[in-house]
Amino acid sequence: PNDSGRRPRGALIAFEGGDRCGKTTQCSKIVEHLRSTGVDAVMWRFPDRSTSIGQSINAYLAEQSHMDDAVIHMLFVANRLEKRDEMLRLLAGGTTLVLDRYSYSGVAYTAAKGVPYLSMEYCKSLEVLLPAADLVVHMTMTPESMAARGGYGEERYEKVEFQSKVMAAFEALRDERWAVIDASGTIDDIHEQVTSIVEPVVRCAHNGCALGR
Ligand code: DGP
Ligand code: NA
Ligand code: NA
Repeated sequence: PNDSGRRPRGALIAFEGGDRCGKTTQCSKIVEHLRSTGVDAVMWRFPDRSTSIGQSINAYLAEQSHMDDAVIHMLFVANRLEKRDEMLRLLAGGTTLVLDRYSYSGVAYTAAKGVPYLSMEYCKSLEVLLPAADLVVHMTMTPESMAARGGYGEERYEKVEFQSKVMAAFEALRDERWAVIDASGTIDDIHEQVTSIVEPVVRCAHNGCALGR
């Protein structure tokens, strides 16, 4: 415990947004920056394609397999849950976790399908066993400009019409823990904005502020 009697912990920071908007680049850059200032930080990606559940998800995203919308959603949820204990252990031990997608992608992408029994509220309810992020960095870009980026269209959800629905779903999820960043700028400009948003959240966690949920 520190002077205020609160235990320092790592921050849980999720980067969210449509496909090909630059989340992975920004996650790597902020982790590198935090480490250079002495912060213990690691980057994870969801889905984690390395586990056996993750391999099923990968085949689905690559359109090598077909699955019922509810079934694939449960696999995405399970893929996050299989990392839960390690997440909580790292955070409690003071490590800041920077996530390239998390629960919010889960809710937004599945809700965007418009399947009546996979509503936003229902999808949210499946995430409650996971810690809420201290900060969600929402990188936004028009679906048309995402589509113009290299590699776009290779995976299942990379279609302009679907990405517009995902964008609307993310907008509906926003609350006071979200920061919205225009992802159409340069890598360095975006990194500067991300740094100014992330650093205070990391400090707050190190001072022991409460973890969401
Ligand atoms: P990438 O971030 O490039 O590894 O792509 C992962 C894809 O999977 C991306 O299109 C978002 C999507 N996705 C992530 N989590 C979930 C989820 O829980 N449910 C659904 N339906 N899609 C998800
Ligand atoms: Na993708
Ligand atoms: Na990515």
